[in-house]
Amino acid sequence: MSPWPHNFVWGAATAAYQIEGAWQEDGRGPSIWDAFAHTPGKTFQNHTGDVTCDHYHRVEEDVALMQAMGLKAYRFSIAWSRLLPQGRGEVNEAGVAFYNRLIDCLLAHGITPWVTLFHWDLPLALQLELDGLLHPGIADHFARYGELCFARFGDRVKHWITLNEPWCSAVLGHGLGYFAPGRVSRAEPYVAAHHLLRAHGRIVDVYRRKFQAQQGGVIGIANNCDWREPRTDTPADRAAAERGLEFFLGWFADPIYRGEYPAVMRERVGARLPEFSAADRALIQGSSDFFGLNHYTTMYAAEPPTGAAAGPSSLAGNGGMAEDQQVALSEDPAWEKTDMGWNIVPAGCRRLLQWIDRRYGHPPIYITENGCALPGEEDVAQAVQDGPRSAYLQRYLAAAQAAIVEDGVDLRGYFVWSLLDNFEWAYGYSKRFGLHHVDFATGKRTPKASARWYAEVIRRNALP
Ligand code: PNW
Repeated sequence: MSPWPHNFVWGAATAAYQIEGAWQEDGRGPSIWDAFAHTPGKTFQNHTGDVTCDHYHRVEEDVALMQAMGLKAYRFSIAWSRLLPQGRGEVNEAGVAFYNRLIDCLLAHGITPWVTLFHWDLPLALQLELDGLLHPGIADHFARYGELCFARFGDRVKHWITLNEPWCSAVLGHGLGYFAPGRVSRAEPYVAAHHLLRAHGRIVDVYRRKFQAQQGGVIGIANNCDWREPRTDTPADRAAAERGLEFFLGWFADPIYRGEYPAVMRERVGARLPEFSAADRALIQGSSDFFGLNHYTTMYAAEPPTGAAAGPSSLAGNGGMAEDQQVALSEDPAWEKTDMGWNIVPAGCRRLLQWIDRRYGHPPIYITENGCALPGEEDVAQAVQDGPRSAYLQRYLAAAQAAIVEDGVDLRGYFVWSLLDNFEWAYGYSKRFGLHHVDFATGKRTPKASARWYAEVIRRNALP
């Protein structure tokens, strides 16, 4: 008998800016990622998402790839500025038509759409006019955009994710400047995060008040978190690891599941950490029907030696603002790494699932992203022999399975990142996560061995 629940959701994920291309077609407005990628020096070799996988013109072909794998669910995001080119105001019906085509095609092939409303591509107009995520009023714009999506697509879409990885928008977009809008600050990440949480609360409120009863869907958020393994078993290192997790995932999940930021953040961030009004708290607390988790890697965490500041050791390892948390991150040299330099530590996935299960009261969890980039995959002949990708997925899924079977975690689904090689943000096309190779000169898709491997997992509802 398969240890996986019979209705386990086997999926794959993408995001609009990373795959659609057609950046100026059919009335699409610009987003902050268009502006950022078009600013020299911001992405690898100034790569942009102007064309990328050209998914906009290849919907039927891409759904056929999903069908060939037997995918149960497909997670994609809507480009806000395709529906509302100015971020607000007039609706671009051609944008609505594009997502209708995609959704109808998925349903015609028995694939359940899981729709992310915001995967980082804020309409540029809202950045220029309001300073984007730094303006308290942004939450209302999110809610109106969300309402438009529910009204137009909610008759067929029953699984909604409000925000993808607000940690990245806050830390990478407003703290370190690696992502759009490229701001560098010690205060702004907390402000951006705060308004994203408020936006999430308002979107969910609109859905629950006006749509959920008659449409019968569910809504949640997808947060990212790496595992923090205590470097040693000392109380100080265990506390440092816990603190690291609270600054990373607790920052976003505590307000939703417990109604407040973690106490350790309140102590250490002080006045830079905004307070929730009673009205905001009421909307945010309890505002998720499921726990979406994007998980890729693990770092050791330790109490830094007295007097020394804990420095971020890598982009991936910097879970929250380093100066505020004072957690020294390190790696085991024996750990294998992906092409992102991210450590392959499947046990960390199981421990993180346990941590979430315990801290947030046994919520239904979906792993909304997990996967790996591998080197040398520009070459299609090498890319199709991606044994290490199947091995990565197999090991992480085995860890997830142990969390279900042995730890009683309520894990209900898993989405591979990603269906296709695509525009990997600041890394441009230099990092490939796809189950399918994409030749970016011609747009040709080629299934990698991992696509067939995953198809077999889905068919048997079991790991090999
Ligand atoms: C996630 N980090 O991004 C995103 O949701 C995807 O769009 C992306 O392609 C995928 O993971 C692979 O990177 C992340 O620095 C980017 O910790 C950076 C980090 C984490 C996730």
